[in-house]
Parts: sequence; C-alpha cells; structure tokens
Amino acid sequence: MGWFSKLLDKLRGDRPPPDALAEPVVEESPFQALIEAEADAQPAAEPESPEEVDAFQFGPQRMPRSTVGLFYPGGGIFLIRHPEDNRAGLICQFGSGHEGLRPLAGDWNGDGLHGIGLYEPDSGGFVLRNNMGGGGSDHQFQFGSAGEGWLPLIGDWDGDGIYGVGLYNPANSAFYLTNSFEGGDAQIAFLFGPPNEGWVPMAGDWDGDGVHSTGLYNPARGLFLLRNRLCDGWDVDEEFSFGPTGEGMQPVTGDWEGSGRTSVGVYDPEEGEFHLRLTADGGSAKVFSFGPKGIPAWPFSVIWV
Ligand SMILES: [Ca+2]
Ligand SMILES: [Ca+2]
Repeated sequence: MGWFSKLLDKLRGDRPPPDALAEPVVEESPFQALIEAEADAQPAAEPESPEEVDAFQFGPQRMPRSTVGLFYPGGGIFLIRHPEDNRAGLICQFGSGHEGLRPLAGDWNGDGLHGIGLYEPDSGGFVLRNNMGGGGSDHQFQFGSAGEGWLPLIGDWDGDGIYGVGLYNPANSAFYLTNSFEGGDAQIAFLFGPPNEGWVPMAGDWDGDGVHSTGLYNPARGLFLLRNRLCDGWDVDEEFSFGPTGEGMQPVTGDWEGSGRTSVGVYDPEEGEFHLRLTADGGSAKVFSFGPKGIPAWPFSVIWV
C-alpha cells in the first residue's frame, strides 16, 4: 500500500508534487492548433506543381491517441498514464469513494477533449465531468435498471463527436444505448451475443467510420467479438484472441496509435500489466506495467493529447 498512500498524500497536498505529477491538463482543444494551422495556410492561386502547395494536411499520424488509466474506487482516484512514457501523467479525484463505482471516460461536450465519469450500479446513476481536472459534475442522471448487475459502456453512437452512455445486461446479452444525458428510455436497444456466459461488453469505432459500435470480450478464452452495427444479430465483423487469459482479465479499448480506429487491450490486475493490440488489424502488441499491483482497480482508456 506504500505507493498508493504516497499518491493520496500528494492529492491531499501535504507536500509539493514532483514534476511528474504536476502536468497541467490541457484546457485548449487538441484540434485548436490544427484548426489555426489550416486557417493560416495560404493555398497558392496557381501552383506550379502539387509539391509546392503549402496547404495544411490532416494526416492520420496527427489523430489523437488514447492512453490508459486505472480507477481506484475506494479513494475515487483516477490515475492516468502519460501518453508518451510510463509515468503517472495525471491524478485526479472524482466520486464518493464508494467501492461499487465504475470509471468512464469520453468526450461529453464535443470539444475534442475527454472527460471522466462514473457509473454506480446500485442506483443506476451516471455522473459525468467534462474534463480531467477538479470540480463537480457536468451531467448527472439515472439510466437503465439499477442493482441488476448491468455493466456500463460509452461510445459515440451517432457519430456527432459527443459520446453517449450505454449498458449491457449479461442475463439476456442486451445492449441499451443513449445519446441523451437526461436518462429515460434507451434510444438504441438490441440483443447481441450469448447470455450469461461471462462476456464483458466493450465499445469502439472498429472500422473508423466515426460511429462507435459494440463488442464482447470473454476473459477466460481471451476472445474478442467486434461488430460494426447497432442492431439485433449474431453476426460479427471481427473475431480474434488476444492477450493473457483468465477470469480476472479486463478489456480496454482505445486508439493506441492515432489511426482513427479503435483497437483493444487487456489489463492483467495480478501482474499490473497492460497488453495493447497496437492496431485494429492486429500486428504487434505493447506490454507494460502501470500502477501498483494488488490494489483493486478498474482500467479505462482516455484520449489525452
Ligand atoms: Ca454522439
Ligand atoms: Ca464504426
């Protein structure tokens, strides 16, 4: 617990945080520099050759990348890995410290920056904050059935750049999704996958069309089923095994390379290791240790540029 206690001490401000923990949250949209560069670009009226046109181009390598984090429910602590190295780039506190809380992260207001959030299974409550800094919540609402073991997920279900929330009912393998931060009925509901077999729901933009869809992960088999549609059905678009296997393994999803497509990963809590599948098409994996071992934590991913 020593490492964790030091984290808590730093949060409480008992001593000045070291530089590694003092990284400020970027308040400006990550796209601001790109927008300004595009606005400043002066396309030549009559370019002599395409090579001489100095127009700004938005290349795939410029897309924001996802990084991973761990949420410690007991302290309400979000520990977020710096995207460029293995240090703890950001620590923030959000939530009541209730052990049942699950972490969420997404762009709740369409500014291109991700904020954090929490889902409380006992009450069916979602609490979302538009940034990764301090302060209260920006959205708070009830959605879905409370206390029935439903699992939360997030995604941009309509491709407008603003993430919504969703729930998965393991008992019937039903997904319930909404773009609203007011709660109420699901705007999209469908059955996908086998009920009651220990599958964990996921969401991501697997094909890069800007719309997020769902997937399922089986920890015992290390099996991923990804699907690009939000409707009833058993058909899958991608099926593959990845990462270590075992009941305790937890999936994460993110765009680890800034490709514009969501890929997957696995968090091994016993080893304190993340295994990221670097591209949506497979290829190499990135494995690293992050966070203290042996303290119950939920993994999540967030875009932080
Ligand atoms: Ca949306
Ligand atoms: Ca998609």
